Amino acid sequence: MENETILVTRSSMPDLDEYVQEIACLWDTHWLTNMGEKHVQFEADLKKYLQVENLALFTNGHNALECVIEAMGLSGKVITTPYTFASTTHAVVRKGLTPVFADVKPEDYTLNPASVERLIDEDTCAILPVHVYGNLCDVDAFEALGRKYNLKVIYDAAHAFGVSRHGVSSASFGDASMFSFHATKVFNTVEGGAVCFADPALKDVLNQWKNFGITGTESVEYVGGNAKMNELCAAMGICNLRHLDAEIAKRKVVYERYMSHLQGVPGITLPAAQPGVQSNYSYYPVVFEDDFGATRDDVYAALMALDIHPRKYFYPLVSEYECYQGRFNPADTPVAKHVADRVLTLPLYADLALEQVDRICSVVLGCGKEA
Ligand code: T4K
Repeated sequence: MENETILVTRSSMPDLDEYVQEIACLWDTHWLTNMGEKHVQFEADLKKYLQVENLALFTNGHNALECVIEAMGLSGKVITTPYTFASTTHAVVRKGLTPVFADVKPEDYTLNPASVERLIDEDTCAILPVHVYGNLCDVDAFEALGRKYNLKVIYDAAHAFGVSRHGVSSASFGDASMFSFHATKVFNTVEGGAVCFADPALKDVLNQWKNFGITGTESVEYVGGNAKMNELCAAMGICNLRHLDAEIAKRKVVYERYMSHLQGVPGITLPAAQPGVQSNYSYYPVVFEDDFGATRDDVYAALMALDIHPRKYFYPLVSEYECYQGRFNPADTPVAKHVADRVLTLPLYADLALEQVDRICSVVLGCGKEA
C-alpha cells in the first residue's frame, strides 16, 4: 500500500456482470445509438433522480453547454467566472459570444453576484456561474439578477451532480444546468453529459441541435451538430446511477477523514460547508495561504515525489490561458487569482483507503511550518 500510485481520482464502475447484463440486449437489437432504448430509459431514470421534467442527454458536458447556448439563441456578452475548467469559457467563445469575467467569493469560490451585477450592461445576454467542487452558487441572488435585468442564467453544474439544497436538486436552478458525466466525475457514463432546463419548448430544439438539426425524415431546419449519447454510455449511466448514493456515502467518509487532519491548521483554508446543502464530496480543495510555511507548489512536489498525484484544479485561471492572451486582466478578479495560485485538490474517490488519506495528510502537514 505504501508505494501504490495514487491519482487525484478513480472512475466509479459497476460490477462487470451488471454492465454486461445491461448491454446484452444490444446484441439482439443491433441498435447502438441515435436515441435507442437505453437512451430513453437513462433519460427517464435521470429525470426521476434529479426531480426534473426537462432533460436532454449529450455526448459530453461541453457539447451540452455549447448546445444549450446555441439553442437559446444568445448573442452578446456572457458574465462568467475565470475560476473553472477550460470548457466553460471555451463554450461561450466557440458559440460567438463574449465572455466577461467577474470575481468569485472567498468562502466557496463560486461567482460573486455583486461582482457580476457591476459588469452588466446593455450587451449582456446571460450569466454563466459554475457550482465549483459541488459548492452551490448563490442561486437566489442569480435568479434575482436574471429577473431584474432580463438575463438567462445557465449553470455549469459539471461538479454538482447529486448535490441538493433543502432537498431541491441542483438541476432545478436557473434557466438551464449542464452536467458532466465524464469518467472523472462523481457520476459517469464514460463520457457524457446532460442539460436540464426550465422551458419545455427547448426540448425539441436541443434534441434537434444534437442531431444535425434534423427535424423530420425529409427536413433539416438548423445547422446542428452531432452530440448524441450512444447506447453503451447510456447503459453505463443506468448502472452507475443505481450505486450513486452508496458512492457518495463512501466519498463522505474519505472527505471527513481529510477534515479530521486538516481542519483548523494555521495557513490552510478548506471549503466551508454550505447551510442546507447536501454535498456530493466531489473534490477536496486545499488552499495553502502564505503563512502555511510552504507554497502550494512545495506541497505538490512533496506528494508527487511519493507517487501521489494531486491536481491544481483550477490553475491557471482561464483569463491567463495562452489562447486568451491580451484579452483579460487576471488582476481584475483578485479573489480568483489568489485561490488559483494556492489551491491543490487532493486525491478523493470512493475506494481511497483511509490509511492513504492519513499518509497524504502527514506529507501535507510535514511541509508546513508547524511540522
Ligand atoms: N465544466 C467544468 C467545471 C468541468 O470541470 C468540466 C470537466 C466541464 C465543464 C466539461 O465536461 P466534459 O465535457 O468533460 O463532460 C478532467 C476531465 O477530462 C474533465 O472532464 C473535467 N472537467 C476536469 C476537471 O478534469 P483532466 O485533463 O484533468 O483529466 P485527466 O485525464 O488528467 O484525468 C484526471 C485523473 O482522473 C487521472 O489522474 C486519473 C483519473 N481518471 C482519468 C480518466 C481519463 C480515471 O480514473 N479514469 C479515466 O478514464 O480533465
